[in-house]
Amino acid sequence: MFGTDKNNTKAWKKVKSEYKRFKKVHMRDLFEKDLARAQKYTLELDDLVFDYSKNRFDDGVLQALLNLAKEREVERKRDAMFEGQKINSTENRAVLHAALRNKKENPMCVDGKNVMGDISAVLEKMKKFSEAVRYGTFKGYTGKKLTNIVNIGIGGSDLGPMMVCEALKRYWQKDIRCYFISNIDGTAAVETLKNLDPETTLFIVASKTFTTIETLTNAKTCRKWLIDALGEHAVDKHFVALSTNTEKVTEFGINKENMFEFWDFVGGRYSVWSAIGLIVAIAVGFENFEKMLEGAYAMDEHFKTAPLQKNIPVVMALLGIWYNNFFGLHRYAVIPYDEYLKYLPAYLQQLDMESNGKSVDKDGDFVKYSTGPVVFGGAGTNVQHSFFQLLHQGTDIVPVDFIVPAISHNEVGNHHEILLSNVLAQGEALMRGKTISEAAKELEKAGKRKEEIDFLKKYKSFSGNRPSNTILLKKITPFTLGQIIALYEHKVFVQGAIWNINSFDQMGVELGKALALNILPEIEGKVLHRPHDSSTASLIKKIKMFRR
Ligand code: G6Q
Repeated sequence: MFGTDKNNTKAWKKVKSEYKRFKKVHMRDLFEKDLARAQKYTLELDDLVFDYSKNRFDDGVLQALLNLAKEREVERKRDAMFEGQKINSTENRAVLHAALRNKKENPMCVDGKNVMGDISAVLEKMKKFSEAVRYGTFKGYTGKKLTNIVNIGIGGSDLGPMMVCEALKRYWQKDIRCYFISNIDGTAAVETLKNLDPETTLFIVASKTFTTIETLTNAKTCRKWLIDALGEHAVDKHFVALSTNTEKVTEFGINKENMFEFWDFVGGRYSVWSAIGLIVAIAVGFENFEKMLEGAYAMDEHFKTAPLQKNIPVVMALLGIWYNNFFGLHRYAVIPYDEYLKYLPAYLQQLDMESNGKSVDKDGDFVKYSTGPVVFGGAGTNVQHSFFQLLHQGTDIVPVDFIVPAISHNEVGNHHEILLSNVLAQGEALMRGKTISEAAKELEKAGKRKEEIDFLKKYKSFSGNRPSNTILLKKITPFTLGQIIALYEHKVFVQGAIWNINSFDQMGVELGKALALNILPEIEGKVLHRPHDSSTASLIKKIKMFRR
């Protein structure tokens, strides 16, 4: 498709030459020369402001990147996704999480069948059930209201609902508490269950395949805990399942009536909009869950219709490509300045790294360029007191996404003003830096002696020119949260399209599932030993010795 070194196309080469032209330019100079830089490089959608001006680019760079997007047919590929084409080529599946937040009157099709009817039916079922739990009309076996809601799932069946529940905690119904059991480590189940009352606990077993060992093992443990307390008949009133696999759900002993369906065209890490969001609907109410869908829909429409240069996910993706493939910065940090968004970095880590951590392209060839970056992060201001040192003065540059609401749900004293000043100051400092002579002047002002100034000035200097995006929201609401999640989904999509990889499979995750099953019988002592490398073999031996 692209020739011998097929990635090294005309548009790619042009970006490379832009890199040579531009790599030494300091953002400080760009801001000084162009007082309208921020206005020029800020995009808005409803109450979401995307300021990308603190990035190392100018119009020439941006144009070259936009041409790259055009050359790689990002728009055609985007339309193919929304049309329900089977763009997940290795699994021969459509990728239609956008249908989950689509307006029901707009058809979206898979294999020629409009899926909107099925989606609306499940949403309706979720609405009825979540309301019944919230109002206490769906009660536990002994007639008590179900107030402890436990989601049992892992990966995409855990991170999304967990992140969203935390993000929208302010919207929780007062008497409802949410819990998440994901890790196979028995500690997760034991530590959660020890504070719960079986009579008031509802378990939601969330598993697309209903074959994931962690989820099924945790679900069995919880089932036993419930049955030990209330008897077998209680299961129907305390267990529901979210899955694509009716057979396995019934085999597990969960009534079909208590199953909320979703479909193969919804990838695990893209499933929070589906039945996987049931715990969210119970906690915050179905109207708020719907508002989150509306926020995502607004971002979908923007992604579908805004011209590339005004398209927030596209611009964000292109800047990511610019750093990853041209500056060689194979990482970025997501720093939400909002306590409620503390799980967002973990969520985005899966979304991005599982989607684009690939090395074979869509034609079946090994890629010769970097694909998905490493994502990490944490909530500001906490992380300012930990890894921000490296962001400011480390030898590796880490592009940052700052996410912050202008209004807090908890406007206590001047906490939020302090938080806002911090996020802005960080972005400014990363961009500007501090020259050695500025550092020296500061030390002089502080009354330091000449020798001290000479010794300290380099340590106190900062190179700056470190890029960041700032996503400013009016407030964290279900709507803006939906927008943010969909924004990152589409950003990841655009990058995958440019790298010509399949962002929608996860063979590495499947590998983990299979490998553990191979070793399990040895640890359990059911099989003596299987061939392994000497390290694995001797670790198995030592484990067995310790556990004897
Ligand atoms: C997500 C991945 C993965 C998946 C989990 C759980 O895109 O496929 O994280 O969500 O492995 O799978 P189940 O939902 O099938 O239990």
